[in-house]
Amino acid sequence: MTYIAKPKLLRPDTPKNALGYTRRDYEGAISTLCAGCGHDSISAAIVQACFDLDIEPHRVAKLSGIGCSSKTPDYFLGNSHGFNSVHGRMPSVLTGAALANRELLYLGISGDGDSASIGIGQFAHAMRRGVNMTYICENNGVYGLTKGQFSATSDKGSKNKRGVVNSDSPIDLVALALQLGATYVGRSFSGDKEQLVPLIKGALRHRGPAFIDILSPCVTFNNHAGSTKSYDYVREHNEAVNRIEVILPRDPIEASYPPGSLRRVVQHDGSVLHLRKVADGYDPTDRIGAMNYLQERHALGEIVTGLLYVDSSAEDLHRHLNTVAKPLNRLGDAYLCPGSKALEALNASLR
Ligand SMILES: Cc1ncc(C[n+]2csc(CCOP(=O)(O)OP(=O)(O)O)c2C)c(N)n1
Ligand code: SF4
Ligand SMILES: [Mg+2]
Repeated sequence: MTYIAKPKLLRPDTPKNALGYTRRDYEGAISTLCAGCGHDSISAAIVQACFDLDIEPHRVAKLSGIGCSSKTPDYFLGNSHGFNSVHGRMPSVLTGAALANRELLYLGISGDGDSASIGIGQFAHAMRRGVNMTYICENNGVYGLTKGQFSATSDKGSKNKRGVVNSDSPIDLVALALQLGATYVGRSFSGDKEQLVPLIKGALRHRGPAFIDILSPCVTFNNHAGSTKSYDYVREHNEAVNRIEVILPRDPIEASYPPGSLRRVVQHDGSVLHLRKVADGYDPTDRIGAMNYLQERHALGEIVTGLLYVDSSAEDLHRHLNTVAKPLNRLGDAYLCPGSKALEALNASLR
């Protein structure tokens, strides 16, 4: 993989966050993706979200599978922990890392091929187990890295670049995530930074499995007429149910809204999600309602975006398994190896 360092020179008036970091401190190497690839806009949104939230880069672990999308962690958070795993295996590697050290923020980056084809079993189990993570699928409807084959999220009837029609039904990862127990579920578009950045911020502050499906056009293999994942198609069919704003406990509340147009959801860490309603009657705390709404709108050809579901009282895998609070590498020999007497007692209890 090409690795080109970015210039370090900055203007003296470059904005800094509360930690004194500039956006450059959250960036990575210069991208080697095709110019105009949606994935690069998602990297920029992640940089912005981490900068805005004053996240210490060394507290983030970014993990990915294989694909153009899975290459992107090289292009952001260059000062964070990173692991580029095997195709479709990011969720299990992330689960292991998260169990070993709960003090880091886990960011899983995947593609529609990586998550909905080879990795669908891993995706399903990470969601249902409640792994505390932000899982992003950069969804372009093709295997970009291997030259544009249809992926499992390609819509039935959509055409590839050569005009071949896809005859298979699509997998909707958002519908699956809702069914399997994800507790923060959103969908967005790489070309809508205003919607995407706060959606990622809300996910990073969420406890439990947060999943965001991001339509991210592949300009080289899937941006033509007949594709349902092109820039034009997504712009024309994008129907947002709400607009989200993340208010941190330290932030002053400045905006005022007409009664009934705003919904406040308080997350476990005190951050508040302000959801401005766009679709009438949409309730982001009603999981079954969200599932039905998505199906109905998909049948009408709409791409529903926004924060689709949130359960702010969710628990995560650590709570379910009652794990120790300390990272395993800080536990020490005496804790990890309590001696032969303890082992004998354990064996006896199992006989
Ligand atoms: C086990 C294994 N099978 C197949 C491949 C070939 N392969 C590499 S990337 C990829 C698909 C990537 O598609 P996606 O996850 O949608 O990422 P994109 O490139 O579209 O961002 C495939 C099939 C591989 N690397 N490893
Ligand atoms: S092939 Fe497609 S997905 Fe891969 S970098 Fe190019 S535009 Fe992006
Ligand atoms: Mg893809």
